[in-house]
Amino acid sequence: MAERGFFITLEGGEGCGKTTQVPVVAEFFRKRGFEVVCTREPGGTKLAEQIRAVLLTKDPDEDLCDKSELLLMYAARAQLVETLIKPHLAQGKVVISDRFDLSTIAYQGAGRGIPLAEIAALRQVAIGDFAPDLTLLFDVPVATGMARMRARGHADRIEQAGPEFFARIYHGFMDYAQSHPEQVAIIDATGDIAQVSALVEQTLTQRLKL
Ligand code: Z5A
Repeated sequence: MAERGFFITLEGGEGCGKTTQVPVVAEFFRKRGFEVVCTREPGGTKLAEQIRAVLLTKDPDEDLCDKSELLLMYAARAQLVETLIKPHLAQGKVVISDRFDLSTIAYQGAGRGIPLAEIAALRQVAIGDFAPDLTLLFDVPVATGMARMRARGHADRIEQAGPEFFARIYHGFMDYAQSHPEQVAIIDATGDIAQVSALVEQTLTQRLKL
């Protein structure tokens, strides 16, 4: 077993299909003999899931302000990293997370307009230099993703924002990916589910040399 396992994150805008591909990533590693733990953000532990409920449920009486949203994302992330991700990695397991820190850069940074330097300062407090070994960024045009989410039928508090918000998020993801090509692999997620799965397996094989 490896001394430290791999930490893999899946990222992208609304309806990009990343959650659908989590089992494909898990199976890739299991076939190669790894134990796999799947989690998600915000959430993934009992307490972090409670924070998720505050973040994603719209309160009819009180809006969650942008700074509170950001702080709660990092509270949930600190809890997840310390109590779940790091201990499993230390046992040589692979941890796969449906969203992680790149979502904060895209949603709270590009989307809400919070300066990236402020986000970086909070990240340092919450998780220090801890980062994924590889991030798969699922790339679909905003309109395609939103049509998939409409077809699915329900929207949480953050998903209720308008198309300009999601356009800013899209550019936030892509700008980061283009400036961090070693960390982030962009997956063309416009094909059908089987086509995207094939690209996921191809990318993992090329990037991780397993
Ligand atoms: N958020 C944030 O603001 N800041 C942060 O730091 C973090 C998160 C970590 C979490 O919501 C929200 O928190 C999210 C970002 C914010 N909100 N927004 N808006 P979530 O966890 O409930 O949901 P999500 O991550 O946004 O999306 P999801 O529901 O998991 O969807 P997805 O991963 O993008 O896609 P999917 O579930 O795999 O697929 C969506 C639909 O499309 C579904 O019906 C599929 O069957 C279909 N699908 C999937 N792939 C395909 C292909 N290839 N073709 C056609 N149809 C497909």
